[in-house]
Formats: sequence, structure tokens, C-alpha cells
Amino acid sequence: AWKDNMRDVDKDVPAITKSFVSHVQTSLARQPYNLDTLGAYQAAALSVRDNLLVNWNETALQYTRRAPKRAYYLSLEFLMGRTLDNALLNLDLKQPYAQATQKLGFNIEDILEKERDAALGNGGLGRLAACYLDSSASQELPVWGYGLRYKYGIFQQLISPEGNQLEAPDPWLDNQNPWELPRLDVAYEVRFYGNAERVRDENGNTTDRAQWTGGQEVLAVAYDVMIPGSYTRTTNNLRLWESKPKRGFDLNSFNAGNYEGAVESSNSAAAITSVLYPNDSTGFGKELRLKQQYFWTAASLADILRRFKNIGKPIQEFPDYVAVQLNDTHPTLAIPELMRILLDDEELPWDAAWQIVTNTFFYTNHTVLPEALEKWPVPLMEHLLPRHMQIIYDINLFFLQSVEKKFPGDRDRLGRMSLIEEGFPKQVRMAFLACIGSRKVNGVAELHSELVKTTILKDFVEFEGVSKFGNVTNGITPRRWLDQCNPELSALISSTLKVDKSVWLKDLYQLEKLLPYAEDAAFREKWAAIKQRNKERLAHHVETTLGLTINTHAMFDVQIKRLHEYKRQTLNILGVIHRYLTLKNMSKEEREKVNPRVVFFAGKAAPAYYIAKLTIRLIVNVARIINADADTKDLLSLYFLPDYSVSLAEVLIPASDISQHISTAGTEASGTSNMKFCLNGGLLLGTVDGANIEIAEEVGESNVFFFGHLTPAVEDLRYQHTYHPVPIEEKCPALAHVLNQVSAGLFGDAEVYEPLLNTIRQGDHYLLSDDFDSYIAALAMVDEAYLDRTEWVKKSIRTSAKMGKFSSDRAINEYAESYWNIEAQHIS
Ligand code: 26Q
Repeated sequence: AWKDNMRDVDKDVPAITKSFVSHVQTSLARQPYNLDTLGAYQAAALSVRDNLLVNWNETALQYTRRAPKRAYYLSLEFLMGRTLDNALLNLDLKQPYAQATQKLGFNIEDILEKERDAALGNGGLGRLAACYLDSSASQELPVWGYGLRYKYGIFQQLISPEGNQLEAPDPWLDNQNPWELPRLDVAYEVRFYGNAERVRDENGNTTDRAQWTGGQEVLAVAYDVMIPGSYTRTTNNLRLWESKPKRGFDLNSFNAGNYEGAVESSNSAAAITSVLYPNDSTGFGKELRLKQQYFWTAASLADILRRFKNIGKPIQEFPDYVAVQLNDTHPTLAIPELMRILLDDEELPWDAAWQIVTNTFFYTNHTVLPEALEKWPVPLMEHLLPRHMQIIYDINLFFLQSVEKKFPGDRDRLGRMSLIEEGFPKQVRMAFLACIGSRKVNGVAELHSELVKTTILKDFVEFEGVSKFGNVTNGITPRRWLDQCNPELSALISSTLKVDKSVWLKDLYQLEKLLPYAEDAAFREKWAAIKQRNKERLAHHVETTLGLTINTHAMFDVQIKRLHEYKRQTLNILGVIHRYLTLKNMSKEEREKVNPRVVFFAGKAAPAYYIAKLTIRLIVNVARIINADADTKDLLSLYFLPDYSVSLAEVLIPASDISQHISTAGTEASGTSNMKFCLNGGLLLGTVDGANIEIAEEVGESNVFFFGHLTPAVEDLRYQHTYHPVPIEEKCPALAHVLNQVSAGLFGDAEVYEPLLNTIRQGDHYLLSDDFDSYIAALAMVDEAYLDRTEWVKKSIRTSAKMGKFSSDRAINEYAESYWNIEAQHIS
């Protein structure tokens, strides 16, 4: 029924052909004969877009008419990947489009490959936002995303011959983006710098209000991206802001002959949305980043407020119509910004304004690593956002007064809880501001949410009560991360469950019905054959893109994620070296019992993260040596695949036998790729951390490979490292041996790796030396388990079957019901 509205032209093959050809001629201004595949992609995209537009307009119209409470997801990152395949599948149009393009001489999979990823994010946090948009639309929830339209997404990663990461820009908009709709009529002015002057009352006393004038004004222009739900008409919106100068350029300077000066301010306005910051969890303090954050929150709030005002309700009812989810602390300036609007423009008294604010915002925390918590220098804030700094001081004053009231005389507590951290310079603690300005605070997995309450926000739990703090375990969309990336497995599931995929893809708990089939040999054979073909698909991809030949009969062992010390790719590569050295020492007979293994790494390092880059260099050079060693290469090979992306993940994940999620316990807030691997029947090797724990709860501990120390031990172990260090030779001889081999130059460049190796020899903050032996033991258990292929495939089926909880549909419904209080809006 949801497709009834679709014009017949959009459903049958001749009509699709007609629409395609018409776009070739009139939109692309090209001839249908001798069209290249890129042109075919563009025509197909424009033709699909026509369908989306109808639904998107109808959805917006219905939301306006019905005026339900809406939720807004504010995220500086949306890691969307490609759109065409996803749109075709969500609209159930893939078959007819494949046929129509086939008749025109194109293979649909080749067409899909022509699309560039929309890579407006770093990693987990940005991809989570994209999954949540897919689920919101699929669940027919009135949710919009707000973000920035970066001209350049996450950098492209190149690997030099020495193994160094090099960065190149990602000009993703170069070939015109058919998925965005420029809304040049939707624009807001955003101010920076200038002066904030307190307004005085008739007696000359200062008030809560102020006037903010002068400084620089730039324009925020909207670009809308359509977000189709799966098997529904609902098509939501992702609004991305682009910065533009308010006036083209300064004609006075131009006429006076100062040409550079004339375009300078226009350049500085355009710079705001020019590039995504590539640091995940490290390196703050850049003025341009703060400008991005304010530019985006100010434009988004102005837009939200204008929409609310169209309903014609009193401002006090704002929280009855609007919920705003803050994706990490990046949009925290929305809190003082809404205060500014309510105080200075709406002229509300302080308490009324604060009441509205604290009922509107919801804050999701994504890290408890102290070094990753966002802080901004007070002098920078005062300079760039003088009015907001006043408001933050006022919030802090009232807040600390109430703390003092509850805990009289507890000066330490006031210091710990202040929004302003003392020091040179003073800094604003954004997580604290996000916490006290929000209705609810949540973490992204059970363990992580507990850690939020007991570590970084402990004082706030004591002060505000525990009920403000919750958990929403992350999820992933099964549309992209199963149906789209693993079509054969999707088809097998549908035929086995004897239901259309539209049913189980939107009710993922139905996968449980696969459990009995783990005992069915014929089913297991099909299941295993699909995994094998996915491994061959990956091998083919690597062969054509990198020219490398991969042994697809080996176990595929995959670790793909941002490079970070806490994620411990170093542990993995040292484990690989250990395996290599062990193989070298084996007799021929011993070797015959060894399972061949292919190890894959992929991931980007922040450009200024020296240790992470050294880890890449080590991986690349270990690969160079190991893959060239005729003695062992059939049993062990290693690949670092450059330029990890959503699209590459879609090929890697379905091909994995085992994937590694091996962060130091208590450091990985959740992880989401762990869920993707398991959904695709890959087993998990990991630490007792983040969402790994909940995955094990679902699939049973016998189906995962856990190792390493647990979270409560970590603090103590670090203390031991600092105050009672034991030489690594004594503590972990196996690891010491591996480190020594690297130091001795087995992989070339003897000296270059010393800074990396020394992080383990001295301090070892991420506890590699504590977990190495149990890691090696866990790898051996994986080998052992893989020998019994029947049992392995059973584990694989059981794992996938128990992944229902990790659908982002479940997660987004928890936000909708427990936090936002919004309801589904069926669009007929
Ligand atoms: C902040 C200020 C300045 C520059 C950059 C940043 C910045 C950018 C990105 C800080 C953090 C990020 C990204 C964090 C991230 O991806 N966190 C991951 O979020 C996932 C979704 O919740 C979790 O599954 C991961 O565990 C968590 O690491």
C-alpha cells in the first residue's frame, strides 16, 4: 500500500527507461548512445530522486499540517556513504532499475560503483548518525538531522612506499551531487566577535539581558538531503548548512584598489564549512572548529524556532513541540544560544528561559577518555562569542549556588563541578554544560553508561539524581549492513523464514527463527557458501584495486576502525608478528596442522597523531616482509587496505570470519562495527568492553572469543605501571621478544618504531603487556575452533540470529519513547 502513490511510471521497466533517457537528454544534456557509466549513474540517480521528491514533499506537508512534536538530531558528522543503492532498496525499486539499465547496456552494480561516498564524518559517531536517520524514516518518526555541508569530507588516505599515511583532500562535490537540494531561500545570518553589552533597567542596574552587536556576520544557507525510509512513504530531511559571505565582497576596498582585502572577508566566511575536522577524540582548541560549531547550532536553532513559531503556540510550549538531541558535546553551544534567544530576543526572565532549555535538549556522551573531553579556552570564547560567554558565566553562577545549597561549604566539590576549569587559560568544560543544560544524559552501551555515571559525571549524579542518566545501546541499520552489503545472505534469510525481507528487516528479532537451522546441514552449507563468495568478492576487489592476490581459503581476520592507541591495533600487529615468528620456528609436520590466515587492517589516523601513524607504518612494513616470505606466506599474509570508507566496509564486513574489537577494557564506549560483523555471521574476538559485552549476552559467551583484563582492574594495573614498573622481559617474555625483533630491524627501519615500542615499554597506558598473553591464547582458541568447520558455521548462524537487539530501529525507538516523547506519523 505504501507504494500506491508511486506513479506507475516509476514501477515498470519501460517507464524507468523513459525517465532515465529523459534525464540523460534534458538534465545531463547528453546523448543516450555512447553514454559512459558515470553518466548512467547520474541519470539513474536523477530518476530515483524524482520518486524521493514526491514522498519527501508529502512527508514535509503532513508534518506541517499535523504539527506533531518533532525531534532534531544535531551532529557535526553524518557518514552517509553512497545513496543510490540504499534508495533503490528502501523504495523496493532495485529490480526494475537493474532491468531497465541492463536493457540500456549497463550493469547496475557498475553504475552503483560510480557514486562517491558522502564521507562527512570520521567514524563511529558519524556513521551512528546516518544509521539513526535511516531508522527514523523507516519507523516513520518525525526526525530531522542538522549538520554542515563540508566542501571536503574526511581526507583520502594514501600510503607512501615507506608505509607512511599521506592525506589528500576529498573533493566529493566535484561531480555535482544529485542527492542534495540547494535551498537558497532558506538562509540565516550568524554573528561572530563584536560586543555584548548588558541591558540596564530603569534604575540603572544590569539585567539578565544584553545586546550583541558588531563583529562579523556570515550567512548560513540550507542544503537538503532526502532520507527515504524502508518500505514506507516517509522521507525525512537532513539539512546541511553552507557558509557564505553576507555580501559578495567589499566594493569599497575593491574600488580603492585593495583587491585582496575586498575578497578576504568573503573567503573567511566560506572557510567555515570548507572542511571536516579529521581528529576523532584528539586535538581541540582551534578557532575555526569553534566557529563551525556555533555557525551550525545558531543556524539550526533559528530554523527550528521559525518552524515552531509557524505553529502559533506560546514560547513556553517549545519543549512540547521540539526535542533536540546533542550528538556528543559538539553542539553544546546550542544551550547558551537558545538562552540568548529566549533572554535577549524573546525577553523571557532567566528562570523561564532555563526551564525551556532544560526541557528541550538531550545529551549523548560518546567517550569517557579524559583527554577526549571537549574544553574551550575562555579567552577564545570571549573573543568569538562574547554574549555566550556571559551566559555561560551566569549559568555557572546559578548552578554553583544551587550546589552550594545542597552541599554547604564543600569547596572541592564546587571546583570539581564548575563549568570553568581553573588554569592558564581557564577553559569551559563542554560536557558539564551539556549535562546541566539537558533533560536527559545517556551513554551508548550499558558499561559505558555506567562509567559515565561513576567517573566523569559522578558529581552530577549525586547532585541531580540518577534518574537523569540513562543508556541507549547503539544500533546499526540492517538495511545497509545486511540487505545492501550482503544480498545473498539477505535472500537466504528471506527464503528460509518464508517471509518477505520487508518484514524481518524492520523487525530484526525475527532472525531468531534461524536458530533451528544451525542444526540443518543443507542450510549450513548454503550459509558457508555465501561467506565464501563474499570472501571471493573481497579478494576480487583487492585484486582489481590494488593488484594483490589473496588466498580465499584462509581464515579472514579483520580489524577496521580509526587508528587509536586505545583501540590497540598495535596489539594486533604484534600478535601477527608473534604468529610469524612462531611459524618460522615450526617443523614441516607442525605447519601442516596450521590454519592459513589472512589478516586485514584498514583505518585512518588523525593527521597529527604521530603514534597512530607509526602503527600504520609498522603494519605496512610487516606486511611487506611477511607476504614476501615464501616459507610462510601460504599460512599467514597481511594487508593494510588504504582509504577505509563506508563503501569499503560494505565489502569487508560480509567477508570476515573473525573480527577484532580489542580496546583496553573501559575505553571503547560502544563500537558499532562489532554489531555489523556479527550480523553478517562473522565471529567476534574482543575484550570485555563496550557493546561487545551486550553482544556476548545475546549470542552467548560460547559464541564469542573474549580475553583480557576487565574494567575494574584497569585503574589498578595503571597504578602498578606507574609506581611498581616491572621490566617487560620479566612480565611478558613473549611480547618482549616481539618488540626486540622489531627493534632489531626485522621489518626494516630499526629506529623509526622506537617511539611506538616505547609507549609499551614505558608506562604502557593501554595495558598491552597485561593483555598480550591472554590475547595470544584467544587467537589460538580461534584457530582451534576454526578447525571444526561444522561447529564454526553453527556459531556463525547463531551469532547472526541473535543480533535483533542491535538494529538501530530498536535504538531510535528507545530515544523516541523514553526521551523525545514523539510519535510515528504514517504518511499515506
Ligand atoms: C572534537 C573537537 C574537535 C575536533 C574533533 C572532535 C571530534 C570529532 C569526532 C571528537 C570525537 C569524534 C568522534 C568520536 C567517535 O566516533 N566516537 C565513537 O562513537 C561511536 C558511536 O557512539 C562509539 O561506538 C565508539 O565507541 C566511539 O569511539
